[in-house]
Amino acid sequence: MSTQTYLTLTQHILRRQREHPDATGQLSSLLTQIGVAGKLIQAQVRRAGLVEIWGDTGQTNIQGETVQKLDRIAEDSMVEVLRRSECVAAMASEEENHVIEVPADMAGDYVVLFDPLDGSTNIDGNVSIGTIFSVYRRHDPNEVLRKDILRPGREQIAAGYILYGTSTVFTYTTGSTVDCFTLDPGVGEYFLTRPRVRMPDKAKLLSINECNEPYWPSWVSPYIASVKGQNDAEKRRVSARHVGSLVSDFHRNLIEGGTFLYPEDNRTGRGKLRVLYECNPLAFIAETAGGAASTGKKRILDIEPEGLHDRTGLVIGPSAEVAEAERFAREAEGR
Ligand code: P6P
Repeated sequence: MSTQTYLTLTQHILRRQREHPDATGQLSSLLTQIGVAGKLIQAQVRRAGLVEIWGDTGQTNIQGETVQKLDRIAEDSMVEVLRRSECVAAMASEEENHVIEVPADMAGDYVVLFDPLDGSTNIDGNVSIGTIFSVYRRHDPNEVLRKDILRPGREQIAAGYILYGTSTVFTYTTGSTVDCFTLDPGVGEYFLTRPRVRMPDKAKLLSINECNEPYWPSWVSPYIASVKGQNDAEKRRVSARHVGSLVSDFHRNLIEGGTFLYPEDNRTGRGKLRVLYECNPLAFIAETAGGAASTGKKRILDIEPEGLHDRTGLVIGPSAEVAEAERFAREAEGR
């Protein structure tokens, strides 16, 4: 089938815009520009190893993580494209320890929070990685406020990711549907390949780093054992799939039906995954697709962030599976 029969990302975004008579077109332009950033980043990701962009920069980021060369390329691409879009007033990146404000004469109505290259520790091993983004409307047209950035994920206007996998897939939601587009590199356009994605009700896949078991809260091992207990001599009903790249694990689970867990560490009570740049956008997508996302105790989208780099435990997948994990967590707390 020729790509001409598929809706393009821009056509899809504009159709969505026509559903909102009061829309100014800025969000449409912003989402389209994020798609452009994805094209720029994927062009470099696809060349890793051919040109000297493997490895790290020798720098560490605010998270104390080694900055990979592609991290820096992805960060610079997102910042410059968003800055020039004239749709953004401020942005925050997982890689930065401060908010990036756009000069007033170029500022738009939106705030974008992003992880420029999630899973970047996997780059040298050629494992899928991706850019994750979250879009909010600013509160005040004349200044960027703290509450523009530090706000619960339920206020998101849009969220999505660009997955640099076997193909480059742009997935986004504005709250009504979740739609996936595949980049045709020969044409330079994203085409709608999975419209109105729904998360399967049953999780046939389980994604978790089992080597962290000594650090799991007490409810996690019993929950994992109950999931594995679905398999018996007659049939295997659940299988492990975990690549250690959240955006890749999430996308596969969204399409095939799976539950991803990264529980908080029982030694510190802190999670690893970032609320603003990873958990909120994926939680918005999961819920829009009929799934759920929780810390194990509360809805991810209801977290009131206190800092740019707040972290949390995460359980994300089919609603029934997330509810079951929460039941185990409550029982472990004796209530
Ligand atoms: P661990 C990648 O660094 C990341 O932030 C997520 O993409 C991924 O799910 C997680 O960390 C993997 O962490 O501790 O299992 O290596």
